Amino acid sequence: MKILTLSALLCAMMALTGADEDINSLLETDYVQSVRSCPSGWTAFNSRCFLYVPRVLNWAQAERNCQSMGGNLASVHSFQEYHEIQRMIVRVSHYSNQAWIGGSDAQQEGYWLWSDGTRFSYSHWCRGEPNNVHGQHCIQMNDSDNKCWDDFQCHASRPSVCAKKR
Ligand SMILES: [Ca+2]
Repeated sequence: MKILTLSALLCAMMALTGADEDINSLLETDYVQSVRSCPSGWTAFNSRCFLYVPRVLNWAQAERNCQSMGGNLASVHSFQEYHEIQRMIVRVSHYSNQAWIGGSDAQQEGYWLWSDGTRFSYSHWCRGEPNNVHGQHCIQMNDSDNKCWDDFQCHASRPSVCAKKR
């Protein structure tokens, strides 16, 4: 009786182990898919998800808002990336709005840093910018007719663009 019970138990364990492997591979697939897709409302581009936040905030509030969703204000690393962000704003707001992105030289004038810690290598400054008029330390995109970058007063209220890794 004991042997029967033991073998039945072993069979059950083996069956369970097999089932676990199936479940694990299913879970892994779901996990990989969830890593690769973006949350609802976010736009996927390259390895990141982007979100346009129409509510106007100052730069620090906008950065904190992005952090509350697991991201930062968007860093921009190529013209293609900048163009994708611009297209997203037009798609969502039907207008090419000025908006905060994550660049700032508030720590030291002229030392531009991205709030997500990535290297500041690409830029799309408007002609004559950054000009630091009366102390401008935060980057607004889509400025002027050329839809380029301007350093602006960080306390100004603007929509913003968040980004986070997929
Ligand atoms: Ca400026």
